[in-house]
Amino acid sequence: MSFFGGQLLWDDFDGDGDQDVAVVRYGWDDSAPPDHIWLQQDRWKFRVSQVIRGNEQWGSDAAKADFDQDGDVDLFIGQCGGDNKLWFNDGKGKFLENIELGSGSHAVAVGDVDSDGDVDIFVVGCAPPTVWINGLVKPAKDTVP
Ligand SMILES: [Ca+2]
Ligand SMILES: [Ca+2]
Ligand SMILES: [Ca+2]
Ligand SMILES: [Ca+2]
Repeated sequence: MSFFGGQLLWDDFDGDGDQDVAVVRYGWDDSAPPDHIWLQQDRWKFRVSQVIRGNEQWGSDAAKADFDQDGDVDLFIGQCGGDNKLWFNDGKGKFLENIELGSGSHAVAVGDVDSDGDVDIFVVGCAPPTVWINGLVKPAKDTVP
């Protein structure tokens, strides 16, 4: 197995009050395990919730935030040898939908770069450094109360 590890992220991905973990791996062949989500069942007992399909290799770094501001924790997974993907949580710890945001990353960081209230993404690595400004949610001033 060719598996360097990549990133581990703790959070309550399924919204049941306990901490779960996302495992993003960085490998160079098909024998390495894919990225997946471990959900905590009983105290400190975990089960694999979901293999994150489409992130088959080269997950170099990851970050978590509620990117679409719907109340659950989403995942951004950067891949050195593939497309970076923003995965949306269905609220139960499943990540079935994604959008591609460039490719070729080694490290990712998140924060509100443009100070409009939503979380943006900064990527550096194999490709030129890129800032992805979050346009998924409208600025607060545009929302109807
Ligand atoms: Ca949980
Ligand atoms: Ca969300
Ligand atoms: Ca969601
Ligand atoms: Ca922002």
